[in-house]
Amino acid sequence: MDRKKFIKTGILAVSGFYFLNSNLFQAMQPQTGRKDITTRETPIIIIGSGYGGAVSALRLCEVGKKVVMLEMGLNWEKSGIPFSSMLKPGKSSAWLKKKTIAPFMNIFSLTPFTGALDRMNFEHINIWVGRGVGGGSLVNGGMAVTPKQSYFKEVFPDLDAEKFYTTYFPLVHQELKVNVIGEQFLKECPYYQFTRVGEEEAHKAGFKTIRVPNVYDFQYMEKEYRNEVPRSALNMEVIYGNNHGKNSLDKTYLKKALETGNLEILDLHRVEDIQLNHDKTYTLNVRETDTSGAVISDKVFQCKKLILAAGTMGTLKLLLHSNAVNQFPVHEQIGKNWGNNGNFMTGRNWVKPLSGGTGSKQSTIPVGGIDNWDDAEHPFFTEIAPLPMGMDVATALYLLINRVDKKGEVSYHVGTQDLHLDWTPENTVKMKQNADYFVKKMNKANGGTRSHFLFHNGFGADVCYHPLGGCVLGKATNEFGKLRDHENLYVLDGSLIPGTIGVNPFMTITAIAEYCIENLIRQNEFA
Ligand code: FAE
Repeated sequence: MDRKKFIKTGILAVSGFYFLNSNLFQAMQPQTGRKDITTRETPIIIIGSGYGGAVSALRLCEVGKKVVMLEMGLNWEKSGIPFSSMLKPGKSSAWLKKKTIAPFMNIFSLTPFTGALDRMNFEHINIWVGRGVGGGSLVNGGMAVTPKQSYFKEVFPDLDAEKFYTTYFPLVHQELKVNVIGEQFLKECPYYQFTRVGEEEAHKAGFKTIRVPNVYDFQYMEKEYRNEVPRSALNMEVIYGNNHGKNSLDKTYLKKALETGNLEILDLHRVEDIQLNHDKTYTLNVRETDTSGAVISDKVFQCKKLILAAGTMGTLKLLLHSNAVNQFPVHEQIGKNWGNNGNFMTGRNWVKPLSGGTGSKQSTIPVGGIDNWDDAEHPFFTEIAPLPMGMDVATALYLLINRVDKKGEVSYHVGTQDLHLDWTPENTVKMKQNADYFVKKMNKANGGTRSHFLFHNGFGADVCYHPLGGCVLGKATNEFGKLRDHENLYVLDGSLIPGTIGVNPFMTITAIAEYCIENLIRQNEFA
């Protein structure tokens, strides 16, 4: 059996979906230059397997819909390839790069591989994203923070906040398996010295601290500590993926969706561009690659209903690129109201150097935060972040989350055929003032200096883990994520949130996705 036939028969057998010969649709497709184009027709396609994609998949599959999910990254679980630790970067450390791409200390060479962490570089900001089945949940710190209700109301004045706090947030709390570290363990575990020191210093400086919930299973962590199970958080695993302990989406929403038998996930399938057809269906040009990034085949997918859940930057790229190459209709709100969620990295040196510093052993999972949100002059939230280096560097690391008073805008640059981000140091002026205020106040009360060697003289305005917005709910879409100017296209990911939510965003992305898909299904959008 030749390869093409094999794929056709295999997929037909597995899912019962159609896999059609290219002739039928070829006339409608742009030519990619490769000959072996096959076309497949399927009712519902979801692009991307992060939070928005996983929620949509589960809820559609539960009501009996057949769903195909296209994910450009690798299915790590299926591949059996372990994630790399931060001390020994390897296959999962970077998306097709020759060097590591962590926020600092990129001294490690790599053989290009479709890794789990990617970084997009813009002039004034670098944006990190997750790649693979599970999207950002594979590489993130698992911090599961529900925003303050007052700020949620301010960001989403048209949503029923009451319903979110009584229904959707509790629902995602349960689905994502959010839990909280035991206080006794936190008090005694040497791997959390950085948190204990961070909280003690914050209190001394007059700041309020909060306990931060996480999707990492803390009972597992306690067993790790007792050496009863393989170590992950206590073995420097996080931004290149966790081999154990973390309830990433492949272990929660996606697992449940697959159990319905209605979901098919195609990994290493990157959607290049989308076309709107005369009958209001969509044609997707898709490239299948191997783990070195080499093209295996070009494919064409046809669908009636399309859900874009490629993450803020992925979704914006698909919409704007498709507009440039296929005259794909995009509403004038697309690209507007983009923000970095106020992300601003900073750090302090000489933190308790004579009494063990921040600890030579550090868990990779943050559990502490400083809540200064209600300060009218310097409103921010900051996570007390780990800096696991395998030795005590007496350094405290913080990821501040600020308000985003001045939003950015994403557009398409025809020359580079890539996104252009209108975002300059002006957008982060207030964030820098807050970081400066915070570090000075901490140093005054506790000693220490700003971390002049980290970032740019201690200020990381260009570090962004939380790109949000550009396809804002109720502006670029209707109130449930259906894109304006389209009848069969929905956006369900971080791009729905207008650039800021005041805390780490995945709880909100998941809750908004739950709300949207519930209502879209109720309105018979996928009938
Ligand atoms: P996302 O999870 O990014 O998923 C999008 C998926 O679409 C990815 O798997 C892409 O590979 C895929 N994709 C993109 N383009 C295409 C294409 N053309 N064709 C096929 N597939 C495509 O989207 N948030 C928190 O709340 N707590 C944390 O502790 C936290 N820590 C973080 C740490 C790091 C290092 C990073 C990078 C992020 C962190 N975040 C954290 C942010 C969080 O992971 C992020 O907001 C969500 O993952 C975004 O969810 P989406 O559903 O928007």
